[in-house]
Amino acid sequence: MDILQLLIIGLLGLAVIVAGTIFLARRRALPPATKRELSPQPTAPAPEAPEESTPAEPAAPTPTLERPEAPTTRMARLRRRLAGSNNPLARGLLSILSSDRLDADAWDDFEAVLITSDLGVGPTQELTDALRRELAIDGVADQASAKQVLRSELLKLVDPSLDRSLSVDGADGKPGVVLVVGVNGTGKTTTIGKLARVLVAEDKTVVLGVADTFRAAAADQLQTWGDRVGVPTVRGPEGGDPAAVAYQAVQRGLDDEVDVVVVDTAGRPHTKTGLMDELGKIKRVIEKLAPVTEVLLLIDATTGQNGLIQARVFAEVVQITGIVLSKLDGSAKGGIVVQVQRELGVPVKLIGLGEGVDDLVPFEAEAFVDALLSE
Ligand SMILES: Nc1nc2c(ncn2[C@@H]2O[C@H](COP(=O)(O)OP(=O)(O)O)[C@@H](O)[C@H]2O)c(=O)[nH]1
Ligand SMILES: [Mg+2]
Repeated sequence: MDILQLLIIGLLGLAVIVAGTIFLARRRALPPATKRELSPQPTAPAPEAPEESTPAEPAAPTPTLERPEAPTTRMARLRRRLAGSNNPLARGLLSILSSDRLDADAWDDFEAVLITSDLGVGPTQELTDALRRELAIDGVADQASAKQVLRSELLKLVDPSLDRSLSVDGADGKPGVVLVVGVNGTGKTTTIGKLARVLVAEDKTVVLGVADTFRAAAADQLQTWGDRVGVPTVRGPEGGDPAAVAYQAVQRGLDDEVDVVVVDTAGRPHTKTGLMDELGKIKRVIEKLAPVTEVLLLIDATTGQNGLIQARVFAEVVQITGIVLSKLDGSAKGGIVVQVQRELGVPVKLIGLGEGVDDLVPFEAEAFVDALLSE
């Protein structure tokens, strides 16, 4: 074999690699949620793109305004996702109703379930004490009334009296500003995307800002969400100053006279001082233009106690006004709702129930408890 032959074989190999790379890159360039978006919604069909858009066209050039599904559909889903058969916390709660003898062992098992669901030691004790007191009177002979007792004791813990509305209204002709913070991977960008849809559906005008300048992919991810509902995304150069982008986003909101500006931040695990500097600066800089009306902290429900530790750190750095608990779908840790509210003194305002576009639900104490107790 001479050098020429080797060279030809080498070139052929190179050509195959290049072609493969191009093929993969093109596949990746497809919008990630296309499949989900095209799947029909069972009860609340969203207005879709007109028929003439050919299916062969992978990316629609103009964004179609999408509408999120009806709240009733969401509540049905909440029940489905949290109900007994799908959720260990719910199963544990219901188990106390179905045990025929409430002896010390049954109560111990019950407590153990509550603690592993991250309800926290204090609330677990309170709930168990209250139930033992109340159920001792009637016993569990009447399951329906025992369930009523459980429901009302759970409700007390979750606290229906808290104001869980989002402060998205600005004053003096300025937009409301929502700052979204939390550790990386908790679901900030996804939540902002879902929230933008909800706001648009409420006929609000929105600007998104990417103060997560660490990776270009972060900006692309948010922009994809924004594009789908016709919302502009303000982004800066990769590695640029996050506070500068936040400022520009709010400036754009003021210029365009929009209702709400939502600012995404980076949550990379850094030192507390680093975090404090960055988030503090973002907030200060924004407030040169308009007050921040809502600071939402993302907590990933599946991380349990870790999530709580993170929450404490963030709460020391910025004043949190609301909690978003993501990934409650399939998490056994629903009890964290109670614990995090107590620790931070801040209500859970939204919950994430999946990766779908409409899987963000306003948190309502009654609906949550009922979902947990549904079979
Ligand atoms: N199952 C589930 N996944 C979620 C939920 N919210 C976000 N995710 C996923 O969590 C991952 C990280 O989300 P991302 O928004 O990028 O987090 P960020 O780093 O905080 O911006 C993504 O794969 C999301 O699809 C949720 O409520 N349920
Ligand atoms: Mg992100």
